[in-house]
Amino acid sequence: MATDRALARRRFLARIGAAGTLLTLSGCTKLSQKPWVANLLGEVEKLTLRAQRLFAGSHALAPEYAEADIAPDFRANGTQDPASDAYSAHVANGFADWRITVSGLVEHPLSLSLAALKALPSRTQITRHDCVEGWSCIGKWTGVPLATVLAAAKVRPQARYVVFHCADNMAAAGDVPQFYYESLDLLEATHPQTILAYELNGAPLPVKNGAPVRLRAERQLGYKMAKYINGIELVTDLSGIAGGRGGYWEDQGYSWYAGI
Ligand SMILES: Nc1nc2c(c(=O)[nH]1)N[C@H]1C(S)=C(S)[C@@H](COP(=O)(O)O)O[C@H]1N2
Ligand SMILES: [Mo]
Repeated sequence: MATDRALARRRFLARIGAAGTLLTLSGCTKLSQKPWVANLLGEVEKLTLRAQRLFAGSHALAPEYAEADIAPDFRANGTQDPASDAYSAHVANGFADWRITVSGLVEHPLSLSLAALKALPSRTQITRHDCVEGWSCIGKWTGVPLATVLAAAKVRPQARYVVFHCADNMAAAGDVPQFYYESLDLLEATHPQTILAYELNGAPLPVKNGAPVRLRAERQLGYKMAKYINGIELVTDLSGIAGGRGGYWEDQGYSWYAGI
C-alpha cells in the first residue's frame, strides 16, 4: 500500500508532467520527456540541504497572518510601471508572450511562460512586508517556490547566488540603462517562503506591485523583493554584475543582507 508521502509525490510528479508540456526548454525538448524530471523532488531536497550546509543557517519561517489582517490595498513603492515599449506590450496582451529565463550556472537553462509557472505546484502565504522607509503592509501572495524552479534547472555545484534581473530601468532618460536587480544566497533562495509570486490577494499581480512575477522572500526587507522579474541567473560571485554589490540599492549603499 502506498504511503501518503508516496501518493503526494506521485500527484506532484503528475502535475510537473502536465506542466512539462507547457515548458519551453532551450533545445525545445519537453520537460516531461526528460528523465531528470522524475528526480525533481529529490533535487529540491538536495538543493535545500546543500544551501543549509553552505551557509550553516536555517529555514525558520517568517510569521504568517490571517485573512482578516490583509490590507485592503497593498501599497506600492519604487517603480510602479516600468513603462518601456516592451513592458507595455506585455501588459497589453496579458503577458501571453512573456517569458522568464533561468540561466548561468545551471545544467538545464529554462525559458518559462506565465502559464508554465502557474502549472507548477504553488504556495500561498499571508505575510508582512517591511520597507526600510518605515512602512509595513500585510498581503496574501501566491506563487511557485523558487526552490522548485531551481531544481528543475539543476543548479551546478559552483553556484552560490541567485540574481534577479528586472524589467524596470532606474536610470534617467538618455543615461546608460540601469535595470533594477537583486540577489539572494542559496539558503534564502531555497527557503520555503521564497516564492516567485504571480498573485496578490487572490488576483493576478497588479502592475504597480511587479506584474507578472515578483519575488517574495519573507525574511528580508522590501528592497530585496524584486518586482518585474524577467531573468534569474545563477552565479558564483556578485562582483561582475552592475555595481558589484548584489543589488540596485546595494550599489547605492544599502546592505546586501537585509534579514528582519
Ligand atoms: N524591480 C523593482 N523591484 C523592487 C523595487 C523597484 O523599484 N523595482 N522597489 C523595492 C522596494 S524598496 C520595495 S519596498 C518593494 C515594494 O513592493 P510593492 O510595490 O509591492 O509595495 O519592492 C522592491 N522591489
Ligand atoms: Mo522599500
